Amino acid sequence: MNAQPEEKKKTILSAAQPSGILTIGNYLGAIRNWALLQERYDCYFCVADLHAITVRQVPADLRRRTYETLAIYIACGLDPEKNHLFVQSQVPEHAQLAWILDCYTQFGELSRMTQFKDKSQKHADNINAGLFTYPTLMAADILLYQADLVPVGQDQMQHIELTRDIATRFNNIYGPTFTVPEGFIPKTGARVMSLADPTKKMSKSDENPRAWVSILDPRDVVIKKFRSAVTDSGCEVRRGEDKPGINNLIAIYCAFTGKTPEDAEKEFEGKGYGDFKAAVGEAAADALDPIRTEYARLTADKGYLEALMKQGKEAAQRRAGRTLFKVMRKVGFAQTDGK
Ligand code: AQP
Repeated sequence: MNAQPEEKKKTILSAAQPSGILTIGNYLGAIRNWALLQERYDCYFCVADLHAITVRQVPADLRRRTYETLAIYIACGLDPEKNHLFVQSQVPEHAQLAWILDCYTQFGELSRMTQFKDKSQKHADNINAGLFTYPTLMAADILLYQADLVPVGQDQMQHIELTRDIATRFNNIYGPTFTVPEGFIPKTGARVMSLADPTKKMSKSDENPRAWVSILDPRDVVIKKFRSAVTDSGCEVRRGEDKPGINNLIAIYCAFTGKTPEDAEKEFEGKGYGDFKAAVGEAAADALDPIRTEYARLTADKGYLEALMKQGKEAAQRRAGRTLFKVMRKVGFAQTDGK
């Protein structure tokens, strides 16, 4: 019997910015899913340092966090032999394609992006052009790899929609060039809210350390942060429209334990917020303990991380270079070397 030809794997691209230590929001919304999808897809995961400088960074911190973020990816279960793990700034094709896509993106489209509006409010003294064109760089990240699927948290879905619009527009002008990607958000944990203000998204760059739980927080800190999480008036562990704090904690508890919200409500019937917060803290800490141990092992060997960066950069450039060459030819740039 003839062997069936193996079906070509579809491609995934996703990224996180080294703009702080990654949080349980980044983990539940994105990285945990990357690990679940890695067997079935050809995966490119990058450390988005070009994106990070849209907000002012201390250079030494940014460099250190770039290594940390790569180590966190692996500690969270991304196998460096099965995935292409790389640093965005080491693949210049991202910035090159971003410029071209800037010229195919409308000012009005970028003005509508809610992340731009939020971040311009937060950093009113530094509303730079990079913050404004962040979504076209993100479109370049995705389109360079001809990604079919982009697993992200809820907050990035608007940027994926814009990426789809830009890709479709370009394809309509020049003929098929880019794969039009689909966004993919998880069933639980797609939007983890701040523990200090549950009406706001949890963000790694939040200046209030009680607002987030980082993937690397020690066990006692994780438990303490959940114990001091802001909850709502009342004392029943039950979801409700006017209960953003409890809604958030139930969602986090379910994301870490795999239980349904109904199960969680039943489990804590007759118990108070104190017992529930302790249980959420324990569940999160149990999941994070092995990640932190693996992270410590990985960061002890900087040479290993650098070798991985080099390997990832080469693989990324091979794929990205092909797409960029095609795009440059289509828009009419003179080229002397073939790909
Ligand atoms: N609170 C969240 N809940 C669920 N998913 C989240 N993500 C971020 N925050 C949450 C997802 O994590 C991935 C990486 O995010 P990013 O680093 O590229 O940028 P971000 O979305 O701006 O994340 P932060 O933590 O809020 O960073 P800062 O503070 O620097 O702006 C993305 O898939 C994102 O959806």
